[in-house]
Amino acid sequence: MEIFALPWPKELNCSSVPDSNDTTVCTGFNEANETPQIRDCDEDEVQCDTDRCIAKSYICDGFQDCRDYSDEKFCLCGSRPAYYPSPLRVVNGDEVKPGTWPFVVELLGGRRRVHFCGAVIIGQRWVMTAAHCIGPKRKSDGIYLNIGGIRRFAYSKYRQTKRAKVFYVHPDYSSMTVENDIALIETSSPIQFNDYVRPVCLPGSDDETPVGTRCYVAGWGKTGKNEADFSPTLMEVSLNIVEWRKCKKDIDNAPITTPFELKSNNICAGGGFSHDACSGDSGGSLLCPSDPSGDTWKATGIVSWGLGCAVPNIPGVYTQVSKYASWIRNVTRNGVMVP
Ligand SMILES: [Ca+2]
Repeated sequence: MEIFALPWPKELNCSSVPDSNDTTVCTGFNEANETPQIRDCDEDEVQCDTDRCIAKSYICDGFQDCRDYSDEKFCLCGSRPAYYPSPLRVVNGDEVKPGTWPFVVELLGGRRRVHFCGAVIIGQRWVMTAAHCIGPKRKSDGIYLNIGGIRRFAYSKYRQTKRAKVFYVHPDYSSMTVENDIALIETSSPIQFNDYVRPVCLPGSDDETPVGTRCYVAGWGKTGKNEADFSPTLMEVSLNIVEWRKCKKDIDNAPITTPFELKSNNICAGGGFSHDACSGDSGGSLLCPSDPSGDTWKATGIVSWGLGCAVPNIPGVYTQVSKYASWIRNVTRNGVMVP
């Protein structure tokens, strides 16, 4: 019987194996149990999580492919070498210090280079944003990326300004339903990584960020629904991941109706507090811990839509990035790999 190295099928009726009269110990039972239940990894693969083989090219490619994070742990993405917890709290919201979120990017457009969306660095030539930030604009002329700058109108020695070269809007994005709200931007020249500018990690396709995980959104969005201007400085809010069904119920029962519907490729966060992602934060990332120590971060979601700003008990809706892992790999031709 070809049962070795495979999990013993529970439904197997031992009495049908002629070699053994014992109904609990079939022929090959012990051998099957002693054999490690993982195949040997191929030459171009490595083992992780004790039970899976991943391609060697998946090491340090920016995607979290192992549950224990061993494939990205010692690489560049998601870490914050210049971050230190501040003993001082800002009274009105949490102003971000340089180095706290070295992945966060601001998109600027028009002759006066005005802020219109957030984005996140995922590779040396790549940033990720929401498709609705790009919309029908297929030409990247006049779109700039502010990288490493925290205060929008101040000088920063960490700032790098890059031009957008090519837009890649998800082919199934719909502006009517805001489904598949994800886009990638290739920059005209490579981004220089340092302690204040570096890529975020990306969730692999079977990565799930558990409900209740404490995540962050950082952006220059409006800090209240009536404020006309975008925030002059990068702000952060912490939000917990909300269960999908609860989120759907909350949105369906909301006092405000929405033209959009929560889809299976969405993930929800926030809702319980007065803080929320808001207009102008669109395209920015929902940043969640990548490993249990919380030292590294991944872009679990992309700010997609919500019902107003900080409507009590209504979570915000994000594009679930893990669902697009293979699309990102294809578009960037594995260019999210960091040196
Ligand atoms: Ca990886």
